[in-house]
Amino acid sequence: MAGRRGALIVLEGVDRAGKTTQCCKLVEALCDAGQRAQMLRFPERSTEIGKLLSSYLEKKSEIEAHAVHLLFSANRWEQVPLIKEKLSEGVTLVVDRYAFSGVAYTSAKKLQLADAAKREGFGCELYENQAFQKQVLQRFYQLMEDPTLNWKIVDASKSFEEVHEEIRTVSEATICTAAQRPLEELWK
Ligand code: ADP
Ligand code: 2DT
Repeated sequence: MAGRRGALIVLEGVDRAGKTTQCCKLVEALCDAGQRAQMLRFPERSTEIGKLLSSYLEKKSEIEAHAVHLLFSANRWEQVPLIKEKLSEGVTLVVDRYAFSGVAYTSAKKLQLADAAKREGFGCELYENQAFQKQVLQRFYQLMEDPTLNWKIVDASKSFEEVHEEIRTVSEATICTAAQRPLEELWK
């Protein structure tokens, strides 16, 4: 009999929601409990495409909006063989952003163009300003209306431990469910 496959667990949210912190804590907790789990992040800045994206996000270079959207997408596609290999080996992948960020940030950007004059920039990276983040959040809420997606909303304003417990409980249930189901495409 084939071994149990791993689950793909994606944490999405606005900047500084606590995604990176919680991905690390979840991987650590799963590994401590004897499960095989690894973390991935998008953009993955170490690849050639990732370096272009990193420079763009750090405002060191400009890239046309459609082109940068496709680079973010390509940056995910270049990791897909690895993702499939790990999942089929039974490794659960905890992913810091995925294609939902791709949609939410690009579509929020269209809105942002109309609002550009009102915006203030207080962060180091390109998208780190409050007006833009509000638009991104709206986009995430719209994506959550898709009933084919297995979203779970977590209140990121709670303490580190409370957020972690909530994510861990949901993830453990998801790992069990995923083990019974064949690998499908993430999202169409
Ligand atoms: P993200 O990956 O979503 O951008 P981070 O995990 O990098 O967010 O966290 C951003 C900042 O918020 C960090 O300084 C982190 O220590 C802090 N932080 C994360 N989760 C919480 C929480 N539940 N309560 C208070 N501060 C938090
Ligand atoms: P962090 O590394 O701090 O998460 O910032 N982004 C991400 C997009 O615009 N499109 C995408 O497809 C993805 C995955 C979100 C990364 C920034 O890049 C944005 C914030």
